[in-house]
Amino acid sequence: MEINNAYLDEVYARVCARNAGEKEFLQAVKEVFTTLIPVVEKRPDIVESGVIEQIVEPERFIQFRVAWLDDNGKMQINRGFRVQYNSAIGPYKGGLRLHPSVCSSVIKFLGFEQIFKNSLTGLPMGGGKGGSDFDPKGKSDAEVMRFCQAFMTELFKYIGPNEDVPAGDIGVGAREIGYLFGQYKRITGDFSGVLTGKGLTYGGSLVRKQATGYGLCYFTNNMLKAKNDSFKGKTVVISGSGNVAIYACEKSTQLGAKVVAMSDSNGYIYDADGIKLDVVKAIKEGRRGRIKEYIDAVPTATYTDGCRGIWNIKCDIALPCATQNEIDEADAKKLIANGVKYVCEGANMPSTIEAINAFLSAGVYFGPAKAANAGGVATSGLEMSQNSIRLSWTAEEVDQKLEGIMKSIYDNASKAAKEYATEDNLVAGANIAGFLKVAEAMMAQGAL
Ligand code: NDP
Ligand code: 2IT
Repeated sequence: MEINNAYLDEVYARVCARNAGEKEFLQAVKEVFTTLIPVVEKRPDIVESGVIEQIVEPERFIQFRVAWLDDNGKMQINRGFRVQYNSAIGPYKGGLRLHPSVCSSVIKFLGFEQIFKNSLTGLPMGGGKGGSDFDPKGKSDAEVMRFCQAFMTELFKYIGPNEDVPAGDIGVGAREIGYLFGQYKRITGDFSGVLTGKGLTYGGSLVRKQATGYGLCYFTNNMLKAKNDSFKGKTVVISGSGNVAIYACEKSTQLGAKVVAMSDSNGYIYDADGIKLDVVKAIKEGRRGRIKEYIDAVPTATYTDGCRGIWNIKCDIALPCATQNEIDEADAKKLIANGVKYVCEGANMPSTIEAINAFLSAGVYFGPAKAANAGGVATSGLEMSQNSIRLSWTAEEVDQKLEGIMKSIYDNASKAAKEYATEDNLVAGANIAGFLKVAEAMMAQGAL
């Protein structure tokens, strides 16, 4: 009995047998199932419909070879993936990740999470995810371009503005989206909103770049307000220094907090005076450098090797914005011992199940990824809307809509938490609110 519910345990056992060894994927399913116990108890129609058995099985899983020529003219082979997980409420939607750790387990966990996240945004988007084990680090622009072209030469067969709309994730930003979009258009002759996160000169949306980090802070702000609290004067630790981390740092600072630490996969920087984000942007967005270069520009800051050490730093608010399982139980206990009050997830599944349980039982107010980082995909949804009506909204319009969406995600997660679990359990609230909408849509469409 892993889930503590006979029906969910039986389904989970089948998922384990069918996806043996896929630990990230099984972790994501287990986390969702654990919170669905009250739903299964209250809604026999959902159990009878078989929706839960269906929702864990992707509608389609595509794997393909990506062969590209490096700068020495040597053939390189990578593996490409796209999971089209669930289309009950809209076309498949979700990012592409380029990182050596990408494998079917990682793609499936991300695609599974995306179903519920996209549902929470209130926009008509199904769940999908993709990527490759290609490592963009140390590659030239030309190599990245040839890889992206080779990747799209296969992927184009499966995507389209009304079918499946990929976007960025780890290792995929505006540069990669540009190369992917160019190749899609070249092959199909179709100029359409088939990807989001596009450059502003060819159909991109203002504020998409900032959206995940800003959205995370808007979500955190709703959590703070619920406790009659605010960002003002708070000490914040943010892991990662990529797209999500940078704009989480920008917005936290604008809202009155002091961000004292950021990291990359090699180590972390600590700046007691508050991170100077222009320095981080110059290193990361400007020259694709390493976070340790920060101390060359800010000698009063320190750099420490090893990224996990960042959780030893005392803070009021922790925003993990790097990658999955970056906070384990021991890290969670360190944060708790140092008095952390709020943990809000910018990355996908950054906390292990044990870490989440430690936060919840210590009374730390915890914002789960599916809800807290949904601002990125929500703004992708807004980019799709703008592409459909062939108009662009101003930054103020997009930002206002984003803030409104993050508030409604918080309200819905918090309402479902109250109704089905305990008031502050946003993990259960987000999973349940996201799940119910998709389940209703599947049942209405004749899912048996
Ligand atoms: P980026 O590629 O821009 O940045 C990733 C950051 O995380 C880098 O600082 C990177 O360090 C660090 N990182 C990546 N992998 C590891 C690892 N295995 N161990 C330690 N550090 C690591 O990606 P994003 O900022 O876009 O994504 C960060 C997280 O946010 C991911 O979990 C992603 O799924 C999630 N997310 C992203 C959204 C988006 O719109 N971009 C939307 C919602 C969620 P290094 O440079 O050393 O690799
Ligand atoms: O994990 C995510 O939600 C993303 N990487 C963004 C997906 C998107 O389609 O914008």
